[in-house]
Amino acid sequence: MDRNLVDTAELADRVRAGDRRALGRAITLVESARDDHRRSADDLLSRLVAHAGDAARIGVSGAPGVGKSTFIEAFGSTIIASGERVAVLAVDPSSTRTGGSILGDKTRMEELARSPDAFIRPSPSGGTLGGVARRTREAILVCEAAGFGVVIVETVGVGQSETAVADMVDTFMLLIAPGGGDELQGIKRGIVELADIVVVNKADGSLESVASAIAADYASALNLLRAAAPNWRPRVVVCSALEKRGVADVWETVLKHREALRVSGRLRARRAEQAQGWMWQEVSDSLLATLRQMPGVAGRLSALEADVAAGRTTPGAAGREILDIFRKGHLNRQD
Ligand SMILES: Nc1nc2c(ncn2[C@@H]2O[C@H](COP(=O)(O)OP(=O)(O)O)[C@@H](O)[C@H]2O)c(=O)[nH]1
Ligand SMILES: [Mg+2]
Repeated sequence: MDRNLVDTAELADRVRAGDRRALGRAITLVESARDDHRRSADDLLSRLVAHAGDAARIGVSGAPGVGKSTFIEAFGSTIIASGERVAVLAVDPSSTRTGGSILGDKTRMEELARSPDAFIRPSPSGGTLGGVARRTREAILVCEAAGFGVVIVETVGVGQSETAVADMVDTFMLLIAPGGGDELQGIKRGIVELADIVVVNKADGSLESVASAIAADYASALNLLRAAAPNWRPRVVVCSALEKRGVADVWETVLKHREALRVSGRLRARRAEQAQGWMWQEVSDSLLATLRQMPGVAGRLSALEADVAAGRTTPGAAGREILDIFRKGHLNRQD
């Protein structure tokens, strides 16, 4: 993206026509931190948004090594065989490598990467979770406008990225696998409460019986949780991504989940809540950025943080002082 001026009208047309290079450029644009690119990206998105929203948005989460990439390779191929086009995006705020984390995983997604009906985008490296989440949400819109009927967002099981991804998809899937040492990790960490579908992978060879036992444990744990939607209780599906068995069952379960969401009106409601949440996220992110950039604020903030940590000031009083700084700074600017 070296040109300063992006012809967003032309780029939008080419994205909508399904031009893959244009799609790649459009996503690069929404990922850019440059101010002029940001303006072009906003303009591009405003042209595309009316043509977005039709895809099945699916999140795939799970600890490193459970087989997410192998699963997405098999799952994506199954979806394509059913006649849909699939885009795969990755969220990995911990990734510092240039090109992002799933680039290496492309070797596990060889078949999918070669398919003209698939588009695989590695996660951009660096940035805050908020920034990464916004870029991913916008990349979803771009892929939808380009006509992809399914958008898969892969995230590694680190910290808050799962919550962020659950907040941007219709169906959130948690992958687990036997042999990870701590089989009930997802339950302990509370991610299970976000999951619409739990997939127990690696149900093959000597691991097959262990996988069934884990699936039974999860099924009973999920029964204790409240229903995520009026007519949907999280399901557990067993598969082997490596041997491509059970993967079609996962796709069928996704379709059932979508149907349940649609019938109950939750699909529309979930998306509406997400869109409002993103708006407020934008507001709070940029207010915080503005606050931190105000002259003289940085030093005061770290002093207040230290005071709060040491118990010299209450969090409430320190918070009010920060807001006072913000209000005064804002008034001075308007003078
Ligand atoms: N036995 C078995 N191994 C699998 C399966 N799926 C993935 N693996 C292996 O698990 C390892 C990690 O897989 P990968 O897809 O990179 O996991 P990710 O880190 O979650 O993306 C690789 O060695 C895979 O070959 C499966 O269904 N069965
Ligand atoms: Mg992977």
